[in-house]
Amino acid sequence: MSLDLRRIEYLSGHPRLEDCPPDQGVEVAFAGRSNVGKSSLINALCERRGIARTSSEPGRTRLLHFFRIDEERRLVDLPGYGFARVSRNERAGWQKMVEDYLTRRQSLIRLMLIMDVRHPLRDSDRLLLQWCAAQKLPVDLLLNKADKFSHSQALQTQRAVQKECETQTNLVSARTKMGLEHVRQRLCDCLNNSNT
Ligand SMILES: Nc1nc2c(ncn2[C@@H]2O[C@H](COP(=O)(O)OP(=O)(O)O)[C@@H](O)[C@H]2O)c(=O)[nH]1
Ligand SMILES: [Mg+2]
Repeated sequence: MSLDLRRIEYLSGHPRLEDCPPDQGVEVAFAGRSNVGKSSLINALCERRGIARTSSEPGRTRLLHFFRIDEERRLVDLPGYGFARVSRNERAGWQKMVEDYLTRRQSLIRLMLIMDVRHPLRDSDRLLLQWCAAQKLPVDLLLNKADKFSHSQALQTQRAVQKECETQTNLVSARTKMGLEHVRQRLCDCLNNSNT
């Protein structure tokens, strides 16, 4: 079945795993530090400006946001991590929500870990990669804001990250749309080939 991302609809946002939409079908989640462009990428991939809220103010997205592609398929925009000015309580709350989601959500089949190409593999990214490895959850790495680098600088970073993590790593730009067709194809492949 083909996957038309342009038909995506916003479903709902939730502070706790318990309140999320039924854990049926399949979903791919977008994770990463605040401000790396998770929401911008979802908008650009789906060619739906503003379906995922974007903000230049770090840390504004504090909910698990669900987007419905069709009856059986969803995308999820996870709350960003690594924002500097939050209290310890807030950080613990974030950690519990994301950890619950990553460890208990049956329909989660792949994580797209978004990083800023200028600052890849920060401690929080490495922690998330470790969680995913422990859960045997497949991950794609997306180095966003590739427009901020020269082509050769971007390629060099991609190769270094891919080599270190031994994980599929792609350069993308929500701004220039670079690399998005490839990511659409990846999403299509994994959302279609899951055995549901
Ligand atoms: N130059 C550039 N800026 C981007 C790109 N993607 C997102 N941004 C900007 O980065 C900021 C954070 O984006 P947002 O999608 O809200 O990040 P999120 O916190 O990860 O969801 C916004 O000001 C975006 O316009 C990109 O590919 N290139
Ligand atoms: Mg966001």
